[in-house]
Amino acid sequence: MDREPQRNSLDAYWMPFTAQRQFKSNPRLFTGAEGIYFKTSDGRDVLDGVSAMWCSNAGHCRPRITEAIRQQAGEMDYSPAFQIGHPKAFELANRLVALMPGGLKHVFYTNSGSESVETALKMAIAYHRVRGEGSRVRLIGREKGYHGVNFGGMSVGGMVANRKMFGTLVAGVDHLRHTHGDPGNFFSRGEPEHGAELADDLERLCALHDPSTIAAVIVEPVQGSGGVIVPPKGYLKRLREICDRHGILLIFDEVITGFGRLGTPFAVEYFGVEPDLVTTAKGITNGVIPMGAVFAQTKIYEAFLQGPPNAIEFFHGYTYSGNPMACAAALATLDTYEEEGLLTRAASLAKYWEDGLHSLRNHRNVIDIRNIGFVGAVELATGPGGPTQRGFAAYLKLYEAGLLCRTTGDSIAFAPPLIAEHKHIDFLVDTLGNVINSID
Ligand code: PXG
Repeated sequence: MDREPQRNSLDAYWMPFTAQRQFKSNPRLFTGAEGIYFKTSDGRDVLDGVSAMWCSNAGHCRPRITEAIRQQAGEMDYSPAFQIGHPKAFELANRLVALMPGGLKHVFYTNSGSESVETALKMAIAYHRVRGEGSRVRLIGREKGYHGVNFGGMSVGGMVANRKMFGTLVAGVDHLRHTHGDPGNFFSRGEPEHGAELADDLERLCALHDPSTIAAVIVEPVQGSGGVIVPPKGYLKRLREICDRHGILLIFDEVITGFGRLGTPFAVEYFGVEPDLVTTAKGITNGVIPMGAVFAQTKIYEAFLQGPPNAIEFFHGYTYSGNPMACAAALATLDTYEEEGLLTRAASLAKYWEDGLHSLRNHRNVIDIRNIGFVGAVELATGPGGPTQRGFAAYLKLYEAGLLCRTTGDSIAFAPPLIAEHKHIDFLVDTLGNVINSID
């Protein structure tokens, strides 16, 4: 069989969540990264305003992490995940649960946020079943939520574009209303005042479906991909209370909020609300090696430990669950976070960050600014070209101006590495302000 001669083409790579034709006609390539900057293929520095994809919390190419991976690759590259362990997987689990308050004292390893979500949803349904409540099979998500792209996460997720192409999705899913858009909350600093009662939407779904059919509710404590939607004061507590009243498990998806984004190791601590399961990924390895973890309450873990001791209790897991390279990267990441105080550093940056972002309030087309911890978004009015056009124009102009952001719709989101200093925030705010004012 003849093979085509190799061409230096961009076509073979079908890129995720990317406009192939637009991108390939004018590609943007990163070829290096260090600290808080990327290097582009044409030799420019781009300040990483969003921790790459909300994951490089300690910045890039951190020596401890690089070295740990190098060493692990030479010592034991891979070992089986089922029925055999290796010491670092246990060590890491202990380190992780020590960071999590309350009774979330067990972790199950995955390779991504999407897999963490699937794992947590399966745990929730199976948990009820092993306790003799097998009728609890429904899953409740929230509008504008993002829980990854696999079938369970897509189904409980609430982003239309991510759902509409993919058939009927998982059956038995319903959604709470989102908390975005109350004009009384525009330009809130931190948690908005209005909307705790939106949690009562869960009562409506309980009345509709009967609580005895509902397994779990999953929410992001702060909606990230949806455009940094901060929960109204008291909302999450109220959700917890309603779940408790009806025997429904509460899952926090902390794929973005985990590992220091809000100034506490996890949002669980920030909001003082303890869920039954917590999904994580991204910052667990500083984004360097794919990994995720689901934290489970002891009551959930122990509920599975029934039947003969030689029987597998939870028929679930991945070839790469807890793989040694990821564990080595995660341990070195936690060392870096701890040595540099990064899991709480956002708390000391939060006020400066908030003041900087809100200084853009009177810029062109700005209709809302939202922030909490070291994450925030500036929302622009939808332009004449329709939704997303103005947002994406800002993305491209910011990139040219040396600043990486993420856009959802017409919201421009930021979550810089937790090592950022005031001068980086100043650059971000100045550059953003200039770009916003330059867009029609
Ligand atoms: N849950 C949440 C809350 C997430 O933010 C996932 C699950 C899925 O994780 P994986 O590792 O499977 O991608 C995410 C991912 C963006 C953006 O800029 C956000 C994510 C991923 C890529 C881009 O909005 N979040």
